[in-house]
Parts: sequence; C-alpha cells; structure tokens
Amino acid sequence: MAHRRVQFQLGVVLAFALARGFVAAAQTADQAWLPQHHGYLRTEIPYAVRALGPGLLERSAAQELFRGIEDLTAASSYLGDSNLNGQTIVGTAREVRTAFPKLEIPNDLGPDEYWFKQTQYKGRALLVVAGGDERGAIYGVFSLLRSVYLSETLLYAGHRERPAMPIRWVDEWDNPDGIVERGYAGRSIFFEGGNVRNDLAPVSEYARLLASVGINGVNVNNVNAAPQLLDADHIRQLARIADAMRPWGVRLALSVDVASPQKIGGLATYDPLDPSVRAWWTAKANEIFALIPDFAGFTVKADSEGQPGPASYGRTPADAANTLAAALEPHGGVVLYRAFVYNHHLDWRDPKADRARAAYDIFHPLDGKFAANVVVQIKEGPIDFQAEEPVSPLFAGLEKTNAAMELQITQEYTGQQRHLVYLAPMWKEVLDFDLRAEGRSTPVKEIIAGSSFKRTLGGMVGVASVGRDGWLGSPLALANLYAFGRLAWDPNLSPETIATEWTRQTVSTDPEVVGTVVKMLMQSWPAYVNYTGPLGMQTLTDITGSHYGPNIEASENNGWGQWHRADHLGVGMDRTVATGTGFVGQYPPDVARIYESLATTPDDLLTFFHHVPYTYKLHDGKTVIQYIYDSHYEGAEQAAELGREWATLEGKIDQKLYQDMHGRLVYQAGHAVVWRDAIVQYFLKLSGIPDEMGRAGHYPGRLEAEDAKLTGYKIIDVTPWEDASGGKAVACAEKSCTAEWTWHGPAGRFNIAVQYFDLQGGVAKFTLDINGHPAATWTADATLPSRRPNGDNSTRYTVHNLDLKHGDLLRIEGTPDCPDQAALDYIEVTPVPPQS
Ligand code: GCW
Repeated sequence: MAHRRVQFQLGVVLAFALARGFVAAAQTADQAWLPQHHGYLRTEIPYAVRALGPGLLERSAAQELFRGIEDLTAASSYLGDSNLNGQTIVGTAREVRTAFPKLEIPNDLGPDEYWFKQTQYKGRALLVVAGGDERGAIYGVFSLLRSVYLSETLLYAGHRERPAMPIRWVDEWDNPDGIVERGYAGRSIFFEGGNVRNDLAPVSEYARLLASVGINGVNVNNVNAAPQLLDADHIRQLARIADAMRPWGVRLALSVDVASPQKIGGLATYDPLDPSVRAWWTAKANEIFALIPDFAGFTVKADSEGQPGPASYGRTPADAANTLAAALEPHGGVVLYRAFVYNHHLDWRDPKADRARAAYDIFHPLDGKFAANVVVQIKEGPIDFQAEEPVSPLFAGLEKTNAAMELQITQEYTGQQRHLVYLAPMWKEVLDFDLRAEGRSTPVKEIIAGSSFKRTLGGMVGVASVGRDGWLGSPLALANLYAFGRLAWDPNLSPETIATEWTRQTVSTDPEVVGTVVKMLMQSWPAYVNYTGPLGMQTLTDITGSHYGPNIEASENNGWGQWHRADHLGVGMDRTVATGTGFVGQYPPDVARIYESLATTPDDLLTFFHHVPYTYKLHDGKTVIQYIYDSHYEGAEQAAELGREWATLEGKIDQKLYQDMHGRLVYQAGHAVVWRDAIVQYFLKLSGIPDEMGRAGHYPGRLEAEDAKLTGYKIIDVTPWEDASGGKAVACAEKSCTAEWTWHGPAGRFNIAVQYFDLQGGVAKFTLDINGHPAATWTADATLPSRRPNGDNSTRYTVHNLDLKHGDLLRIEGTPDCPDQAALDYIEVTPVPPQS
C-alpha cells in the first residue's frame, strides 16, 4: 500500500518535473535561489507527502515539499528507506486537527503563519506542516525546506513563524508594450505589444520564487499607469496573470490612473468626489473582482511627475484614495496610495524650496482622513531611492493612517545591476531607525508593521521591475530580491544572515566560498556610496536622464529639487529649522535635535542637512574636501577588491556563474574609476583645494588621447566635462582612426588600461598594438545608457602583462560603427607588481 502511494506520488512529481523541464528552457525560479537536485542530505523526512485539503495552494505546497525532498535527498536512490512508513502532511491547522485529533498543535495560528514539526503518531513518523491558512502552509513548506537545507535543527523541536507585516508586495513598473521602467533585465514577463503575454510560465515561476520568501502580492504594471489596462478586454487578460500566480498565494494588484473615468470611461470628469466618478470606480471594481476574486487592490501615483491627480479639482490625496477604497472595500481590496507627490517645477533660486519636505507637507495634515483600507506607501527616504538618504519623517507623521515602506530592489540609482550593490544593509538601517514619535521608541519596522500606532494594515513594497533576463539581469542582484522578502517577513534578521542564507542556497555551501561571497555582498553598498556620493550628497548622477553615470551639476538649476548646492566654497543643503528649509522640523523632536545641530548630525548625512564649507571638519577632524577625495579613492579601490575576491572563487563555483560575475565585476571596477575621477576632478576644480595625498588631478601612467599623435581621430569636449579625463576625448568620423603614443617610461612589465566610450546603437572595434604588433582586440558591445560619450558609457578595457621598453610605440586603432564613434579618453600604463 505504502509502496503504491509512493509510486503515485512519484508519478505526480515526474509530470511536474517534466513540465518544469519545459519551463527551464525559459526562466525558472531555480535560477534564483531555490535549490535543485543537490542530493545534499540524507534526511529523515517521510517520503509520502500529501495535502490534507483540496485547495490549489495546498496542492502547490505538497508538490513543492515533495519536489524539495527529492532534491535534497537525491530521491531515486532512497526509495527503500524505512522512513516510507511514515508520512508528511500539509494542511491548514483546522484540517490537521480534524485528521489527527490526538496531535498537539498550536491552536492560534494566524493568517500566513505556519508551524512544522516532525513527530510520531501512532508509532509512525509524522511530519506536519500546518498553516494558519493555506498560504501559511505554503510558507511553512518553503521554510521547512530551507531549514533542512541550511541544516538548522528546527524539524524535531518544532518551529513556528508568522510574518511581521501583512503587506509584502513587489511592484513591477511594466508597461503594456513590454518595456519595464527602470528595469535592467530585459523585457516584461507580463506584457508585450499592448497585451498580456501568451506564455505566462515565467509568471508562475516568479510567483513560486516570491512565495518562497513570503511575498504575497505583485502589482504588475507601472505606477505611471496605462489606463487601457482597465478596459474589459485587458481585465480578462489580467485575470490570466492572477490565475498563474494564485497557486502560490500571490495576489495580483494594479496601478491605476485616477483620470481613468475620463480617459477610458467617457465621463466628463475624474473628480473623486463626483458621484458619477465614484460610481464608475465601484462598477470597475465589481468587474475586476468578478473575474479575479482574490484581487489585492490598487496602487496610485497621482499629482506626481506629470500624472493626473485630485489636485486638478482642488481635492486631496485622501479624497482620491477614499473613492477608490470605497469601491474595493466590499471585496476586501486595499489602496496603496503613494506619498511620492511633489512639485517637480520647484524654484531652485528659492533657498526655502525643498523637495524633501513634500511628502510630509502634503500627507501629514491628512492623517486620520484616510479610509481603513487605504495604506500610504512612503519611499524610504524623502527624495528618491538615492544611494544614501535619511529616513522619511513621514513614517512618524502618520499615526492614524496605515503606512507601508516602498524601497527599490531594481538598482535605479545604485548601479542598475551592472554594479554589485547588496542593498539589505541600507534597508536594514532604515527599518531599525528609531524615529522616536511621541518621545518613545518607534523604529520604522514597528511603524510599518502596525504595532507602533496600533494599525492593522501596513508593510513593505519593493520595486522589483524584473525581466526575462534572469529576473534581475545580474545573478548576485538576486540577493536583493531575496533579502527584500526575508526582511518583509522578519525585519529583525541581519543583512549578513540573509546574505549567508542566500549564498548557501544559490552559490555554494563550501564555507570558504560562502565567506567570500557574503563579505563581498556586505562590502558592496558602502563601496558604492563611497565612489558615487558620500556625506549625504545623494547619488551624484544624471538625475534628469539615465540615473547611472556621474553628472554632478545635473541636479542643480532645475525644478526637480535633488539639489546638493555645491559652489566654490562649500556643499550641502541647509534644511535646518533655524536657517534652512525647515525640513528637519518634520522629524519628531528627539531626532530633529540631532539633525538640527552640525555637531550631532552624523557625517554620512552631513550635506543632506547642512551647507558646509569644504574646509569644515568632520567628526574625526578630516575636512569635507579631503573626505570627498579619500572616499572616492577608497571606494574605487573597494570596487576593485570585489573583483579580486571573486577571482579567488574560480573553479570552486559553477563556471558559468563565475564568468558572468567576473565580467560584471571587472566592468564595475573600471566604472568606479570613472566615478572617482569625475567627482574628484570636479570638486578639485570647484574648490581649488588640493588633495593632501596629491592624487587629485594627477594620474601616474596616464596618456591622454588628446595628446596622442592622431590620425583621423578629432578632439571633442565631453559633456559633462568631469566625465572625461581633463574634459576631453577623441572621436572618429572616418572608417577607422588611430591614436599613437611613444612610451617614455622605463622598461618593464605593464598593464595597459584603455578608457573608451561604448555608445549605444553600434559595436565599435578597438585594437591595441605595440610597435605594430597587435596586443589585443575587443569590441564595444555593451548595452549602456546614452548615445553621446559620457560617464554613462565610459568603459575600461585592460590588457595585462605587456613588456615595454623606452621608445616603444603604443597605438590604438578605433573602428567606428555608426553611431558609435570609437571615442577614446586615455590609456593608462601601470607597472605589474613584481609578485604577480
Ligand atoms: O525614481 C523615480 C523614477 C521614475 C519613477 C518615479 C516613481 C515610475 O525615476 O522612473 O516612475 O521615481 O517612483 O514614481
């Protein structure tokens, strides 16, 4: 009998595995962190797995558990084991109690909560996974597998967990045409050509991946919402997405344009207080829920960056949110209304104007006016997902309103997945930050979980913007998606613990490998802050364009308000109450006191709160300008170190993974030098204060392209000037061009780094030759932002171990591929250290 059951179960699994094999050609959850076929453990888990109830979610839970056991134990060689006498069951707590009345199980499991334990029942082994509801059963299964895989000893002791907060969503900024806003991993997994894609297998896999870390909702479309998604035909299409995610307990949510009643409904108005508008939303919600009964709700971006909003009618965000909320309420849906509302036409000449103030100024006065099923979704910082910002004061400014924290998993301002930046340490700082509302301890994690102000709703929303290219493009960037889910489940986990869990599941269990990868992950965010914009200056990037390479003045003299106010004497924005914009006064007094005073403001946020001269001394006595120089040299060195650490893993990890990340880290080290040089030379020129260490403005071994003997190449000014060494480069408008230098240094062995601009839209070719002998040939085939040479696309290619002697001719030949003009900035000749 037992034997037959196993055979049956294996049949189910086999069918499932075959289906997965089909998916595997495309994109599967296993590519991220779910273990596959490790054959890692000889576990004592009874093999006969069954779900107690008939529900869809429980079926997924049971299948996942069986599949996991098979993976973990290399099942085929394990069938004869006596453990087959026992059984493993998955169900809701209620079902477990009915099936095993004598079993002691917790009687108070809440929604999404789980408990698992391996015990004996009537003399046979019994492993129970019980959920407070079906979703809890799924989470229990993933947690059980993870703990077995990570060799945690939870199985026999019994283990119970519940999520810290009810809303654990990801937002995708996908447009119906298949383009993902701020996505760096290819096209949408949801949409193409204006419609939902036919093949939703990757969507199911994504839901499975999300469920494995407890994420329970996905908002599938861009917050700059396309209104047509709410027409009848598209709602039918969207129902297919909901169907694909439902088996994993992941609910669908949608971004809506508040002007939809007018844009697609044919009404003359979208005034949220107009009865016809309210009726329209009610009918629309009914239509959605008829096809998607577990629809999660709406996300709203209104009166922000050109999106229509209630302000057009003199109405408030609460008016708009409550109209939508009333339509969703009878069905159990929620409204996530984004606090990212600000005027992007600010007057930059006004010293009191301050974008950072906007969210609090607009939403705090509305506290208490939002319906019970509205959640105000607040970006973690007051500006916009910068590499470093203070915590938004609005978390403390809404005591009678549900709040969720929005953060970005996709690395818009943090290297766009081309740079390794593990963001969990930054998120953790925000979660742990104690805002001291009402003069008591109110860390952000407790506010958004609802406990600080006794709210029942709240949570975390991560903008993931995944795509078809390995979910996030870079394999190590997936640690961010994993960390988001884990922190939303339990914000008390440490970033290091999470990184360790992820690495062990994804890369290797070899302690040496784990140690190296975790170290790299933990170093990566501080490194990025160092080379992009320290002391609270925000990411010093092209804020009106790519948000990627260095462009220091892009933030200034425009209405977007991401100002750092650098001039020839100093840098920073005075946001104090006494003399500045008053932003500091939005924090509760205990925190405001710290930021109001220069003496107590932490160095890493100094210029966010204060305008200081370059000669101002930080807490350790170093001047601001010297810190700018030092941190950039240190940051670039830290980026190079990441690559060196990864190099120690060759042969110890999957070769494909090794190669993929190796290429990315080499690129990152080169781009960190671009960042370093841009910011250092900019502030050197602006301040006129030399670097005590003598590095700024001096580049040993660097031979500028504009100083070379040029054939065909013409000298160009690069914009912004700081993105090229000395502000100049050369570009080729001929079939091919050359730049030639004579080596005047000593004889020896050298590395030659070639700094060129890899423009979009063409694949230029480069050759380096020495005395007419080719030393290296490569193509500029990366996909980087911008079609003009600048810091977005300035790229470094290094040729190693070349023997040079005095008088040698070093020549670069560039072959353009329109519009890529094989532009060149410099070459840099560095002696190879004797030991290598
Ligand atoms: O960070 C900015 C992004 C926009 C985005 C906006 C927002 C979806 O540059 O691409 O728009 O934030 O969060 O609404």
